[in-house]
Amino acid sequence: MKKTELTAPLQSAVSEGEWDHFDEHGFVVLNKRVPSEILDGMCQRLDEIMFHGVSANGLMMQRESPDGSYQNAGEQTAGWKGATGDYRKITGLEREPKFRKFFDSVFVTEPHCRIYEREGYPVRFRAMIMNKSASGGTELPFHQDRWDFEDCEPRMSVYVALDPAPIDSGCVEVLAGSHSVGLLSENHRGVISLEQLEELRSRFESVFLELEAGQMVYLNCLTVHGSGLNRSGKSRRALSYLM
Ligand SMILES: O=C(O)CCC(=O)C(=O)O
Repeated sequence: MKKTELTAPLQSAVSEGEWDHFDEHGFVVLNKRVPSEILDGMCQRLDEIMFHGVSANGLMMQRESPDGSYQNAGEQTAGWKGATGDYRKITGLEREPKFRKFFDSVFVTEPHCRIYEREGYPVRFRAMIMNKSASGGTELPFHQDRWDFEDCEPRMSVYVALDPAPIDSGCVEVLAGSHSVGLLSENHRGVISLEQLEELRSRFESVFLELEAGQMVYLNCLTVHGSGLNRSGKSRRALSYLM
C-alpha cells in the first residue's frame, strides 16, 4: 500500500464555515452533493417501492391528500397502497440497503458524531421520504421537528433532494434563525399556530430551499419550516433523516 493511502485525511462533508452558518441560521445548504451512484440507487429503490410494492410490508406508507389539505392526507399505515407516485410519506427506510449507503456516508456520520458523540446522547434516528406528487401534493403546516416516542428530542435532520425542488414544486420554506426561540409547541408534530407563524414571519427571514437533485440541507429541528403544494407537474421527492 502506498504511504499516502495511510496518511490521507478523511474527506469531510462540511466546512467550518458551513457549520457556522448552520449554528447561526438554523440550516445550511451544503456545497457538496450526494454522489450520483448513491442518489440513483435511492431513486431506483423508491420507484420499486412505490410502483411495485417491493419490500413495502416493513414500511409505513401514506397517500397524498385528495384535496391537498393536511388534515385529509391518507392514513399512515404499514404496507403498499397501490402502484402510484401519489405517496406523500414513506417511513422505515433505515434498513433498506440502497438507503443505508447514504446513511453510512460522511454526510450523515459527520453530523451524527458532532451531535451525539460530543454530548453523549444515545444514537437514535428516523428516515423517511417526503414527496409532493406530480398531481399536486399535500400542504405541510409550519412546524418544528419533534417526536413523541423517545426520551430525548431529535436535534437535526439531513434533508436530501431526490428530484429538483424549484419553488413551484412546493419546496421547503424555512424561517432563518427561528431555532433561537426554542420549542414553540408541545404537540407531538410540533405544528405551530397561525398567530405564532405571523409573529415569527415579522422577525425572521423566509428562505425557500430551492434545490437541485442531490443537494443536501442540514436543518436544526427547532427551525420553523413548512411547504406548500406542488404546481410543477413533476414529483418532488426528498429524503429526510432525523437524528
Ligand atoms: O419535504 C418537505 O416538504 C418537508 C420535510 C420536513 O418537514 C422534514 O423533513 O422535517
